[in-house]
Amino acid sequence: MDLKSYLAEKRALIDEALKDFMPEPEGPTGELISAMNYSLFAGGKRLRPILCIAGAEAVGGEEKDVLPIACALEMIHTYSLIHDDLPAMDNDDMRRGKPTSHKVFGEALAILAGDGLLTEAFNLMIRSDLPGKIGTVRFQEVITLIATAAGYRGMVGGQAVDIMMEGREVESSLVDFIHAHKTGALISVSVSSGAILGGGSKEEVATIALYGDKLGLAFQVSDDILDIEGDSEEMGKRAGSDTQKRKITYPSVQGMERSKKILKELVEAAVDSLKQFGDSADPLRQIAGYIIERKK
Ligand code: GRG
Repeated sequence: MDLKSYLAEKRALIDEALKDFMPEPEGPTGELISAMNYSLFAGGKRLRPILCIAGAEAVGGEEKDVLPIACALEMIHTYSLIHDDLPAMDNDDMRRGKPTSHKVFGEALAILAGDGLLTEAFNLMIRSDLPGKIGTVRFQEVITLIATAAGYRGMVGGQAVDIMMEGREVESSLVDFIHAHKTGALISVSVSSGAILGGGSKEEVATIALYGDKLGLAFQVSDDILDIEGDSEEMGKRAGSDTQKRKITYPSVQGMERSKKILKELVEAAVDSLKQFGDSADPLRQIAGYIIERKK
């Protein structure tokens, strides 16, 4: 399979579905909806929804089985980026190649756009026809996993520790904690929820969750490396901001050379965990490889 066309095809599908799910900016909340749509359609890679689809396909499912969940994951991710860019957090001016939400809409509306996307993501999942298709037990399992990964036990918790630890000396185990929670949790649940929705057995889902954990951590390590070696224009956001804010990153704790070695090992371990799967898991294998090469 050709990864580039796979990613382009899935990305177009997700963009289309997101457009159908999102309301038009009209009525008294028109400006808020515009702010939600501005960030959602600012040109993200759609990695999390693509992983959700690829997770389903690995176990024999299809993209139509997961589309509402895949789109909800992108909405949760976009909310986290809007809030992460706020002056109270990372205070960034550029995201996805465009001025950040608070730069365009003001701080209050940016906060509310994030809130709106997060809550609408759950609305979208609950409103879907998935309970009827996969049964309420599996459906509840997926919603619980996503809420856990997005909330204080996952992404929000990792972000809190990340912010509290800025500029401090930390053990390398705490770097793993921050990365696995702040970034890894949502990436991991994207792929494992896809496997559950695609009808995977308990064993298959557990294997895919293991892949997701390795990949999620690898993604953040690669992000740390890109912050130093990447090109701002290509990434659509300012490079060097981690160093400037004295963030806890892999290169700052492990050094650049070792961080690259760890990234390679994590990606190899992710691919290795998929041994029981045949060709159906090729997209997952190739996406893991892409994490090493990505430039944005
Ligand atoms: C504010 C609750 C809350 C959480 C924020 C995800 C996150 C936690 C912060 C983002 C900080 C950051 C840039 C982390 C690096 C990893 C990451 C999530 C990068 C952005 O994801 P991509 O590369 O972005 O998938 P696109 O724009 O392609 O969707």
